[in-house]
Amino acid sequence: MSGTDATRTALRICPLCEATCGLTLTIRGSRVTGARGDQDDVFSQGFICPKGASFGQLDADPDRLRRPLVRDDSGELREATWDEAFDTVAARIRPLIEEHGPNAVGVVLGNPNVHTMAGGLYPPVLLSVLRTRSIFTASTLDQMPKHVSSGLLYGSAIAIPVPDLDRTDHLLLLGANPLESNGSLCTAPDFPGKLKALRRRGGSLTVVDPRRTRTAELADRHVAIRPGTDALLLAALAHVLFEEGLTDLGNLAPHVQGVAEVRQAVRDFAPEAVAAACDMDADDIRTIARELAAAPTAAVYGRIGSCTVEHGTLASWLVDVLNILTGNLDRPGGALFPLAATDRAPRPSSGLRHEEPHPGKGFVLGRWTSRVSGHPEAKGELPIAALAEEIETPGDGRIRAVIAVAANPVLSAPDGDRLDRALGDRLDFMVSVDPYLNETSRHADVVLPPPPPSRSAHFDFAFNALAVRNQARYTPAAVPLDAGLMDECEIHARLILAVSGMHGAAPSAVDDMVIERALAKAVADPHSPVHGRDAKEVAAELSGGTGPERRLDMMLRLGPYDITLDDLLAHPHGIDLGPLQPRIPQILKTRSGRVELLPAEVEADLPRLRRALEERDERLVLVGRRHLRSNNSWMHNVATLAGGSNRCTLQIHPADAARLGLDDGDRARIAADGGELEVPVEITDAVRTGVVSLPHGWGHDRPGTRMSVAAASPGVNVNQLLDGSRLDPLSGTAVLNGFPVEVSATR
Ligand SMILES: Nc1nc2c(c(=O)[nH]1)N[C@H]1C(S)=C(S)[C@@H](COP(=O)(O)OP(=O)(O)OC[C@H]3O[C@@H](n4cnc5c(=O)[nH]c(N)nc54)[C@H](O)[C@@H]3O)O[C@H]1N2
Ligand SMILES: Nc1nc2c(c(=O)[nH]1)N[C@H]1C(S)=C(S)[C@@H](COP(=O)(O)OP(=O)(O)OC[C@H]3O[C@@H](n4cnc5c(=O)[nH]c(N)nc54)[C@H](O)[C@@H]3O)O[C@H]1N2
Ligand code: SF4
Ligand SMILES: [Mo]
Repeated sequence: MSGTDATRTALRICPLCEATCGLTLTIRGSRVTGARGDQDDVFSQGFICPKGASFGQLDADPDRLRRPLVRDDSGELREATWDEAFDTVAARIRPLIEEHGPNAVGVVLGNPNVHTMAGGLYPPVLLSVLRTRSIFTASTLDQMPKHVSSGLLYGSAIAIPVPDLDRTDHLLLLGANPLESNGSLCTAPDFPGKLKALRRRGGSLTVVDPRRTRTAELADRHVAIRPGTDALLLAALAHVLFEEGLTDLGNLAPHVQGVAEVRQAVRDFAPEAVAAACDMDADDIRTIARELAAAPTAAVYGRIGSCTVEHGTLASWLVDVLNILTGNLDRPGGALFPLAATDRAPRPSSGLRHEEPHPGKGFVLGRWTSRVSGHPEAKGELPIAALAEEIETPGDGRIRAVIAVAANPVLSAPDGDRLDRALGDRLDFMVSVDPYLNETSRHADVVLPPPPPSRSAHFDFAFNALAVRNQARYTPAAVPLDAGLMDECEIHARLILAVSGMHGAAPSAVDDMVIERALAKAVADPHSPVHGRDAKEVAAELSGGTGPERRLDMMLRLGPYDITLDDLLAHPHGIDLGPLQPRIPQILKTRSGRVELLPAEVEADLPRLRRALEERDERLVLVGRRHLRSNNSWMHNVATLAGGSNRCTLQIHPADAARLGLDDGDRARIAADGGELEVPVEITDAVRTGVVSLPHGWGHDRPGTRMSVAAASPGVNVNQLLDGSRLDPLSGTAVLNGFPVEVSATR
C-alpha cells in the first residue's frame, strides 16, 4: 500500500449537533472513508448517530466550495484567489464604513459558529473592531429567551442551568425532542440512552409536546398541550406549588429574593384558569405539580417549543422559577450550571465561593433599539426578523453591507422572500463565510469557503458550558489542509484585518492582539491564576502551533481548572472534570448578588400572559419538527441522509384532514401572515388535533445555488408563512411555533 493510500484513524469531535460526540474517523489518503463512535471518549463513550456516521460523505460533498468566489463586473460569481477575495472585501467595506458609519455594516452570525473553533474565537473580535450595532444571529430564532431570563434572574445571560440527566429522579421536559435533535442547551451524548437510564433507575419522565414525538413515546406521561401556551401551564404549576404549600427552596433560600412577589404574580394562573387555553385537564396540571414537588430530585427543562413562541421569555423564566421553588436549582439531580475549562470563573482555590451576596453589574435589556421598528436590543443583538427592514428602509444607519458568517437567514428566518430581495437588490456589498453556495450566500459578492470539517481542529467553546458533565477535549485537524484551502480561523482573522483597515497584516496579528489584551487584564485581576505576573512572560509560555491553539491554551490557563493545551493533547480522548457542582452564589452577577426571582421586565410582561387566558383562537396552529438525519437548512445535500421519512410534509391529524377533505399524499395549500405554500399532506395522529407540523430548513428551489442533491428534493420554506412581525417582545425572538395558519385542499 502506498503512503498516500494507507488507511489510518484519527479522532474528531463531531460538529454536527450539540451532543459533541467523539468520533473515530477512518482515513484513506486524504479521504474520510468511515466514522464510528470513539469508545474511549471520556464523555460520549462510543455513542454515534446517523449524522455522525455520515461524517465522511458530508466532508467529501462535491458541492462544497473549494475556492473563494468573487462577483465580477458582469455580475457573475467566479473562482478567485484568496488574495483577490480579501482585497475585494477591504476595498469595498472600508469606504462604506468611512462614509456611513459602523452601523451600515450588518453582521449575521448563524448556528454553525457554535460548532467551530473559528466561530467561537473570532466573531467577538470582528464585532469589536467593527463597532456596529447591526448584529443579528440565529439566537433570535432560538434560545434568546433563555439568555434574557438568565440575564434577569442571575445577572449573566450565559449562565444557563442544564438538567442533571445522569442523576435526576424526575424530568419535566417541554418543547424538546432530544430523540431527534440529540439535545439542545443540554449537551449530552446519547440523550436517548440517558432518558432510558432515568426510567430504569426508577425515575420518571413527563413530556409536554403537541406532537407524540419519539421522546414522548419514551415518557411516563405525555401531555399534548395546545402550542404557545407553555407559559400558562408553567405559571399554573407554580401557582399549585404555592397554593398547596409545596415550595421548598432548601439551600437556595438565602440566595433568592422575590419569592413572595412571584407567589402574587402567579395568583391568577390557577390550573382551572389556564386549562381551557392549554387544552389540558386542571387535575392533570395539579398532578404534574405534585409529582415535581414530591420527586427526591427533579429538573424542569424547556427548549425550542418553549422558546420560539409568543411568551418565550416568560416560559423560559418559569422553567427556572419552578426549579428554584422546588429547591432543584443548583443541586445534584436538579438543574446545575456547568463549569467549562475555558470559563472565566475563579478557581475554587481562589476563595471566591463566598456565602454572602456579592453584587455584580446586572443584566440590562434595551440599551438601544432598532432603527426602523424600535425593537429593544437583547444581549447586544437585534431581532434577525428585522434584518430585511433594516436593509430596505432608507435613512441614516441603513444597512448597506452584510457580513454573513455560517448563516442562511433566507431559509432560517421569517419571510425569506423579502430578505432574499433585500440581500439581492438593496445591498452595496455582501460577504459570506460559507462552504456552500446556497439561498443566502448566492447574494454575496465574495464567498469565503471554510475547509471540510476533517481539515479543522476542534474544541467546543460553546457546548462545554452547557454539558451535563464537566470535561474538556481537543481534536487537532484529522487531515492536513489541502493546497488551495484556508483554515477557517485564518479566514476569520484575514476578514477582521480586511474590514479594520489592517488589510495585509499577518493573520497572527489578530491572535497576538487578543492574547496581549486578555493577559494584560488577567495579570491585574486578583482572582486570576496569573495575577501579578508579567504579561509578556506569560504569553511566551503559551504552547500551540497556531494562533487559535495559543488562544485556547491561554483560555485554559486562565480557566478554573489547572489544565493546558499540552494536557489535552496528551489525552486525546479527553479529560473528565467530574459531575456538575453547585455554583451559587459565585455565579450570580445581579446587582443584589441574589437570584432576582421576579425581575421588573418579566413582571411588566405578565399582563400579556393574563390576556392569553381569555384568547381562544379556533384556527389551526403550526409547529415545526426536526428529523434525526437532518440539521437546519444545510444537511439536505448528503444523499445518505436524505429521503425516507426525512421529508418536507405537512403533518395533520386524521380528524382535521377529514374535516378539510384532505387525503394522505394530497397537496394542501397553507396560508398565514407572510404568504402561502403548497405542500404534500401526511396524515398522522402523532400531531394533536388543531395542530399541523411542517419542518424548517427546506425550500431549496432558488436559482443560482449549488446544492444539487438538495435542489432535487427542494421542499418548501415554512418561514415564508411568517412576515416577521410575531416576536417574543422581551427577547426579540421570532415566533416560529404556534402561529395560526389556514389549510385547504388545492383540488
Ligand atoms: N420555522 C423554523 N425556523 C427555524 C427553526 C425552527 O425550529 N423552525 N430553528 C431555528 C434555529 S434553532 C436555528 S439555530 C436557526 C439556524 O439558522 P442558520 O444558522 O441561519 O442556518 P443553518 O441551516 O444552521 O446554516 C447556516 C449556514 O452555515 C453553513 N455552514 C455549515 N458548516 C459551516 C462551517 O463549518 N463554517 C461556516 N462558516 N459555515 C458553515 C451552511 O452552509 C449554512 O449556509 O434556524 C432557525 N429557524
Ligand atoms: N436532527 C437534528 N438535530 C438538531 C437540529 C436539526 O435541525 N436536526 N437542530 C439543532 C438546533 S440548531 C437546535 S436549536 C436543537 C433544537 O432541539 P429541540 O429543542 O429538541 O428541537 P425540536 O426537535 O425542534 O423540538 C421542539 C419540540 O417542540 C414541540 N413544540 C412546538 N411548539 C410547542 C409548544 O408550544 N409547546 C411545547 N411544549 N412544545 C412545542 C415540537 O413539536 C417539537 O417536538 O436541535 C439541534 N439538533
Ligand atoms: S449525536 Fe450529534 S454529535 Fe453525536 S454523532 Fe450525532 S450529530 Fe454528531
Ligand atoms: Mo438552534
